[in-house]
Amino acid sequence: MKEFRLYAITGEEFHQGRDLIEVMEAAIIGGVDIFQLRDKYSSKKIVLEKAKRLKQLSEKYNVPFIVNDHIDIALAVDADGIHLGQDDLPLQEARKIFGKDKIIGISTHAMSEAREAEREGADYIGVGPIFPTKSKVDVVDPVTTNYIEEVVKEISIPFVAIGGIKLHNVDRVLEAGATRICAISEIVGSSDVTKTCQEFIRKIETRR
Ligand code: TZP
Ligand code: MG
Repeated sequence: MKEFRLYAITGEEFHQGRDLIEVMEAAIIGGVDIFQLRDKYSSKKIVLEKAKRLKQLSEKYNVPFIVNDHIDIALAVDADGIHLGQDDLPLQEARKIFGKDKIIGISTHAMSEAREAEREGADYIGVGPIFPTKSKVDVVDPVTTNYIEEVVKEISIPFVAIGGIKLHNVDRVLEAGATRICAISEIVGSSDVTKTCQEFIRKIETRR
């Protein structure tokens, strides 16, 4: 997959009434180079409508678009990828349906899960939650930056650090060896989404 640095995920509870596309476009302008539609509450029909609009945004800026959970919606809108958790469709089955050229990302919370995802051909893994977060309902305990250090030593596929990452603590994440950052609330909840993303990019680049 194409290299990336800053991964934004939608979280409309943080958008402060702003339109989904407006928020994600501001993030892309600020330097987000991959983004995901994550909507745990809406009907499939509504998620599909959002996915269609975000796919257009993805084409406008040539930034990969990932759909969380729904492989059927990802296929319907020809998204660039899907993101799956440990309780979703297993990676090997998803690969059969989705094809070898599409991006499949897997959430991991422990080395055993990271190794399995790599072995089974994930394109990238999520590594987290690094810090406590309120953005995920069924969240596990924070894995801390120790998990990043272990992943850096052993895993060869790209990984993205996620969970409670803010401008004020991202340096600790980068110091532990992460080179790609993912955030929901700090990005989409920002009153200046573009500026927040620019600041993340600046911090990532100084550490790389
Ligand atoms: N997976 C692990 S933590 C998390 C997800 C989806 C939520 C991240 O949200 P935030 O607001 O950046 O802590
Ligand atoms: Mg899921």
